[in-house]
Amino acid sequence: MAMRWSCWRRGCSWRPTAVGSPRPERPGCAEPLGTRAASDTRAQIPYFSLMKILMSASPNMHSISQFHQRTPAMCCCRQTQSGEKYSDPFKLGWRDLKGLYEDIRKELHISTRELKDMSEYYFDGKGKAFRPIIVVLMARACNIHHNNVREMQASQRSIALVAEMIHTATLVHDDVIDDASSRRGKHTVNKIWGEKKAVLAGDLILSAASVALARIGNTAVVSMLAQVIEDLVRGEFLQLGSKENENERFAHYLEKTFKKTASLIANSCKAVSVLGCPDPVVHEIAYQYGKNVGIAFQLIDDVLDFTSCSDQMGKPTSADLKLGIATGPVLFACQQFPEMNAMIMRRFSLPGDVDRARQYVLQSDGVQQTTYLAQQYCHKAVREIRKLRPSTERDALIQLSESVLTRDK
Ligand code: GRG
Repeated sequence: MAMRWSCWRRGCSWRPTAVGSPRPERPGCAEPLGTRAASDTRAQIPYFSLMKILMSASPNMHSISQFHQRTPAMCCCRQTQSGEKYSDPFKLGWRDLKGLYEDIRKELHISTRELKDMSEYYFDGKGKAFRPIIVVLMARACNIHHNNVREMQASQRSIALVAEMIHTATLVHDDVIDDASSRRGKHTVNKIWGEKKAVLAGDLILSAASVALARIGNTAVVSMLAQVIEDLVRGEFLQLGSKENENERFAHYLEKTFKKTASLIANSCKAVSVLGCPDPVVHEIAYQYGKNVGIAFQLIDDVLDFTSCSDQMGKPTSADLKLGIATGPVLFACQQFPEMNAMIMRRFSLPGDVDRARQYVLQSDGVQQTTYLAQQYCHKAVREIRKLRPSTERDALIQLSESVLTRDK
């Protein structure tokens, strides 16, 4: 596990390419991209107006110039403010998560062999356990902030289990919706047992998560996680639609990103803060940290769909394009290559669309700009978590947000 986590720590700090810097050639076009971008200011202006839109979508974001100044400092940071020895967030978090998958399997309580095999299929330790790690680190950071008690409550650990169970249920359902064949380097549940049974297995995991959540006995926490389930469904639903207007398209993309991915992380972080500390200011810090890291996590996921290989990801890449989905790298690339608009609108459905769109993305700044946007969300997350009293766990959360940017799977 620790080995896998360490592969996230690849030094990397993307920035949008400077005006006039050399670029590769456009697909099917002799004119090099650099010529076009340098001579045609229209190729640059949309980026800045786009950033304005993105900033207004996240009103708490600082100005772009501030990020330019702060980026190198944050990404090179290896010192902890708590004064304690540098700690690997995964190792630190995992101390509270020993037996996580055994405990989840106990929550499933299934007597029927086939349903048991299907429901337990992904609780095999092959996922990154990103959500449980964040949750236990946040729980301890809040407890220390509140009364200098490092110990985690049993109810807080239960949130880590519930978060991983909800996440897993969504993976099972998502693979049915996408008709996916592989995940985490193995066949999907739908591929092995068929769609109908896969839907039921996802439902079963979700219901077991709900029972475990109810057992905690805190209605505020129950409604936070219920909101997550609503957001997940609405996020997935948003993904089924597309917007014609470019500005609306970005707002739509960020809303979907929050609902599909960040809401679970934000609300799980908030839930453990509520269980550990009565101060609403701390609850908001926990929520904002989770929300911003969650959005960054999904933005990088969208980048990896273009830059990583299938072996690394354990699932096919360019999957979003094949499903007709335009993510950050495509939307940014479209600023440079407006001819991509038509492809986005027809959801890359004509023969050759997927390959051409992929080429446009790789030869544009789409990947860098999406990564840069993810950096900005991580900066915001770090600013939030720094408001808590210094602790090893708080520093690990800072480290974790940086790892989101450099992960390669
Ligand atoms: C409420 C059960 C339920 C379903 C709601 C299908 C659906 C509707 C929502 C899909 C949400 C979804 C799958 C979002 C993707 C989030 C994401 C980035 C997944 C990958 O997470 P990793 O990289 O995966 O942490 P591992 O394999 O490491 O656990």
